[in-house]
Amino acid sequence: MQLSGSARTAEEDFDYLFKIILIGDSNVGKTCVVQHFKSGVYTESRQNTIGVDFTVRSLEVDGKRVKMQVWDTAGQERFRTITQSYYRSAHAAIIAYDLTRRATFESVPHWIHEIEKYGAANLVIMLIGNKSDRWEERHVLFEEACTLAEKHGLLAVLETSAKESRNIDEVFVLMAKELIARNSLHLYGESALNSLPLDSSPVLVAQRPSEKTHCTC
Ligand SMILES: Nc1nc2c(ncn2[C@@H]2O[C@H](COP(=O)(O)OP(=O)(O)OP(=O)(O)O)[C@@H](O)[C@H]2O)c(=O)[nH]1
Ligand SMILES: [Mg+2]
Repeated sequence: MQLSGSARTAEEDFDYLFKIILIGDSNVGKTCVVQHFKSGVYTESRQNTIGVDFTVRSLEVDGKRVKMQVWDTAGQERFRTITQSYYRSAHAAIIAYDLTRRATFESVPHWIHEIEKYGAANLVIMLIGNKSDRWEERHVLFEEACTLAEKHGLLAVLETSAKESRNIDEVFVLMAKELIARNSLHLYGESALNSLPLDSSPVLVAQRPSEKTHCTC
């Protein structure tokens, strides 16, 4: 199908283009998070990602049209060489863990190390604890994630649920706002982006019934 002139304009016009890489152990729910961000839909049974998948969605943030390119990487070790090759061009990284599986949280410092090793300097990093709908089975306290985020100077921690639509858009909007704030050039201003200093305080967002959902430290 051919797009009309106005539809093509709406699709292609944007003020900012940001490349976000999503990393973390296998089966933490990265693909479900990205699919939910893209389509608002959660699909229970998924295949492990092979290599890297690409998704794009446009957002309107503070009156600006922002195109978010999300690179959903495979968590499985055997794809590590392929996924590492995508780090360099990313403006930001989202590291995901499964809050019901402690080992996936204990891997987070490893993922931060990978980003520091293979990514651009001053990459914005956010941490998400996924599967917050299973909060009764949680094996990672939100406070522990906050401590880790502060220790490593990460932008934020959010607990998400792709299954119950919690905090998914918030992750990407928060990231877009931070990248806009750091980036004074429009469109492909990648060099300016990576030269700006990291000076944000972390924003910490938990998700659990009857729990305060916003705290800042
Ligand atoms: N309860 C619950 N299950 C989820 C959630 N997100 C994902 N899952 C389930 O977790 C499993 C793994 O999800 P994926 O999105 O494939 O995990 P992944 O991190 O992309 O895994 P790799 O591609 O191997 O790196 C699937 O069975 C999903 O249905 C969530 O928010 N809540
Ligand atoms: Mg996947």
